Amino acid sequence: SSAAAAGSPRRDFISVTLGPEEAAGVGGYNNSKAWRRRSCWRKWKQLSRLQRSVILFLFAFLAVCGVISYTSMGETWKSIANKSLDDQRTEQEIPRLKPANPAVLPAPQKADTKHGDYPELSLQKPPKPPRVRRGPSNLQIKAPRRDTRLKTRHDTMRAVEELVEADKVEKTEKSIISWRGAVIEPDQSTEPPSSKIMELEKPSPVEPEDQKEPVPINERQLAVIEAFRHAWKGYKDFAWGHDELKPLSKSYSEWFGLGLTLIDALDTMWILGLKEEFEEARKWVANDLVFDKNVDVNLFESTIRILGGLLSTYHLSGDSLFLEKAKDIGNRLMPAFKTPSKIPYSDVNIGRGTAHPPRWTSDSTVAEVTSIQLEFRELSRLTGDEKFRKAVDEVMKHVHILSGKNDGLVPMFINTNSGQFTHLGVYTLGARADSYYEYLLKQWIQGGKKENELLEDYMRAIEGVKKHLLQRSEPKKLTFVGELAHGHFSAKMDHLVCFLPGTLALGAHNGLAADHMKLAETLIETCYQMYAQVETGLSPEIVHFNLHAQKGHKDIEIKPADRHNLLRPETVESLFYMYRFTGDKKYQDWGWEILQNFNRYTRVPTGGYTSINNVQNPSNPEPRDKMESFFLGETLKYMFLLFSDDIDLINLDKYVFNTEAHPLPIWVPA
Ligand code: DMJ
Repeated sequence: SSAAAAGSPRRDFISVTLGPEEAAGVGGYNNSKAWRRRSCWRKWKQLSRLQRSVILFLFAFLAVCGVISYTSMGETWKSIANKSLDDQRTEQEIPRLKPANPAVLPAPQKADTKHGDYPELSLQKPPKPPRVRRGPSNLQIKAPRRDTRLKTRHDTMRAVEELVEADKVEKTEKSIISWRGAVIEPDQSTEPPSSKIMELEKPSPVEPEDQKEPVPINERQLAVIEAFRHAWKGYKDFAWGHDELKPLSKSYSEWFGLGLTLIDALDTMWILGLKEEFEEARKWVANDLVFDKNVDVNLFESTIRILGGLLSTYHLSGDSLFLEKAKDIGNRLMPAFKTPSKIPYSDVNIGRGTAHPPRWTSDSTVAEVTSIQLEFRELSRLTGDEKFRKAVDEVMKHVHILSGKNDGLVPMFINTNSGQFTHLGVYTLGARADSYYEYLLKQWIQGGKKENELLEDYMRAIEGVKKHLLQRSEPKKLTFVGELAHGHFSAKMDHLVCFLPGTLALGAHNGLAADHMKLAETLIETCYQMYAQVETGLSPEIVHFNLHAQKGHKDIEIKPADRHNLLRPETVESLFYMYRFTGDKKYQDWGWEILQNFNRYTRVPTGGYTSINNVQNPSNPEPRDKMESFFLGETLKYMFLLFSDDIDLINLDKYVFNTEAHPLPIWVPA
């Protein structure tokens, strides 16, 4: 049969021609491939050009539609697949601790920094979800050598990794474990940092070092861990959640009512690898730490201990709980800056949002208003909120141009109304001025060594120290830092001044004058002698040096009012820097002696350590019944780091310690 209508010269119709067999209705059914191909081709040839074009166009159109719908389906499927993977992860309890920030953070940038201006912190893009890591690059989990006998921090890490793996495989609903003890229950899992938090950067440039062999924990470090545990036992048993332990009366004292010792000790526990203790403390922070309290706190003390402690714990653990708490306290401290001069008041009521100077004066202490910058600047970098940084930079700019300095040395007080220094003419590197000098250098390091005014002020001040405050004692000719009062030199030196050798060494390590290192070496010897020349081997709070040789007299004289020891950290802090930068084992040995003497004279058998009233009486050092929070926050931490041979255990090219020994990241690598 034929359905064709032939004859027209214009073939704009469909013509189908059947072969003879079909036409005849014979030959049966032939469906061979060759036949079908031939027949199709014949039919195609019989079509008009227009018909072919229409068909080709249709095919092309269908093909394009097909590709488009395939792609969008792919996306849909991918997201469905990812979602179900995520769901699975949640079920399998993948660690929920947010990743730790990289040790070295991006430098704040400012296109055009005028000389004499502080560069703006360039706040970074809002964050992508952070990469999942368990600790800062230099503190990350590494597999220990199988044959390592000594217990290492990394044993703990590997054990925890294995636990996490097992957890995943078994799909259990157990707690999530991260290295260094952060066991986070599902209901405590931390929120991602606020959308304003900077994007976490590329892996730290030092990541390859993570592959290095782990450094075993040595006997002396174990002794520090033991000391910490003993101190912690006392705090836990008798002062849990309170500010300070009173180890003899088995009670506590309250200063701000904010669990000061616990917060100060958080990052020490992390560094010492005290997992259980850290977990327990974290739970207290999550459930019981409340800043909405009608209480007056000292701006400086709460910044360095609480804000600093929370920020460094956030960096080490990556747990955003600590950042949230840091933001909370940071905001609550801000009313302190509402003064006529913008020089902050000493005290803030963190519940009411009001601030005031001490009752008897409108002055603030110079060290206090100039040693809160590392913490507030870091808080701005993390939150993207510049108000914190602006407030503290304002203070530094103001002090930079203020008259009343003596060759870079500052007086001890500044008025919150006029913004002027008061009580002019007295210069010390001890109480009320000490950390001004420390923070000049450390802010400069934190900001990537770009803020020239800070460096200028620091260098000028050290020249001032050399010119006005250095003397040598008799008979041992120890170089010490005295005080200047209205032109008169006093051979008095606070133990607090012993931060200086460490700071000088840190400056020299960062490229400053080599003679700073020489001075650091002589001063640390003096600070050690402040221990070694005393009957208990522990330094008093203040010493007076003999400037003239007298028969039977040592270099050091101690007045009855000054012979207490508060378990302060400054000498071990400096020993730590000196050992890191020189590798000279004598510094470790000196620190070891000091630890043994703390154990001998300040350890309370039922738990805790105590300040003592008389370092000159080994048979009765007169315990004071108080363990300061900095003993756990600073003294034992610096001891542990001093005894370590692992320079990546808080690498000093990546972290800068605040004045309460809380490490904060340097914004750009050295
Ligand atoms: C700490 O709070 C800090 O180190 C501060 O800078 C000085 N006083 C104590 C420790 O001595």
